[in-house]
Amino acid sequence: MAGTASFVQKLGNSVKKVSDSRSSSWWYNRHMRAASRAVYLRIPLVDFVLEVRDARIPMSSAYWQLRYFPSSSRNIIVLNKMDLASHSKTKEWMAYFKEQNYTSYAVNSHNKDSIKQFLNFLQAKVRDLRRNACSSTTDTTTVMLVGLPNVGKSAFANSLHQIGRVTALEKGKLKQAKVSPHPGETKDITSLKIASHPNVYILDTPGILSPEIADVERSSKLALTGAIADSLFDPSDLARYFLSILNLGHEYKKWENILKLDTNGNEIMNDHTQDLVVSAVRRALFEEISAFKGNLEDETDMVQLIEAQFTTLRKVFNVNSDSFEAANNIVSGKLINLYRTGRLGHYTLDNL
Ligand SMILES: Nc1nc2c(ncn2[C@@H]2O[C@H](COP(=O)(O)OP(=O)(O)O)[C@@H](O)[C@H]2O)c(=O)[nH]1
Ligand SMILES: [Mg+2]
Repeated sequence: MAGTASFVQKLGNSVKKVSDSRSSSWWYNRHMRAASRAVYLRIPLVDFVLEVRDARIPMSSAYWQLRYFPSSSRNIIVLNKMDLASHSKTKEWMAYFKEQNYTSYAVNSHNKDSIKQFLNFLQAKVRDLRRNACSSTTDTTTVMLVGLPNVGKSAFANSLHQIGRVTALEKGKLKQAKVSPHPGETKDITSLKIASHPNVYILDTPGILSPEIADVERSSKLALTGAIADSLFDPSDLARYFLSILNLGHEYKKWENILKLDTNGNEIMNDHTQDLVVSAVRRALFEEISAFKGNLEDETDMVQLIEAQFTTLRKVFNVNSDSFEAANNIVSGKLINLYRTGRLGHYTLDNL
């Protein structure tokens, strides 16, 4: 897309450099190779493979190892973090997957009802499988979660375990997959029970990136959504890429109400957010875009707007630092954190 191209290129190139050189032990170390192999070997052995993807990037977050297996009705694409993606685009993606003969299901791992619905859907699949199975020797169904780092596999596994029909004793306090905002936290395969009679176990696995990522656009999207460790690139490159997406999208238009005044000329705080920093950030971004007269399809103009937004955000976040670069990095970290927690709107980065 014009207007974002140079930001995509810059971020994507730094990701690519790390991946190509393999200089980073974070990217693909010995432990990951072993984990990757362990996951790969289990894929044909389990009853269901749930491929967890990030709903914001339904295509870019596809799990590369599955390419080596024929597609099957036992594979289900789970679009997690649906709360962060555009609702209408998630629907379009699901229709697309259906057309391609894939089963997909969108979830929010932090939402109890969403998990309950998914459990019902999965139980029905398990019943079908057992009905059709020639031998009914095993009374245990295994479901394995696979996917890139940070798509929410562990959060999803924990929620299924907590909400699934299992006794209090079985919801053992020690059994909890570790959830973290940083990619690469799950190191081993963990099994959690999610249903009884018949028993269903879910296997949470470490997320592993493909050893090399060639496509810069895909790299940038993975970086922005958090699948690649932030320490591998410049935070302000991430923030500039995000701002270029925000400036070209429609989400910010929903913030117009923040600017409205009541009959006495006072600002009406009616954007339903308790968080004053979030309101202030939305207001600042909205005002900068609205006042901008340039053409956002033009890269030079886009850069100009983004730099103006950085200047305003330094004030909003109250960042004073000796160096301009350090200040921008702090602003970037804060902005990206707001984006990743859904407080700056819903964005689906992959287009059909
Ligand atoms: N907004 C939102 N955040 C989620 C969701 N699922 C997971 N997360 C967050 O995403 C981050 C990564 O989750 P984690 O389960 O550790 O990912 P994993 O590396 O795939 O196991 C954590 O900060 C989670 O709280 C979701 O459905 N919605
Ligand atoms: Mg994990």
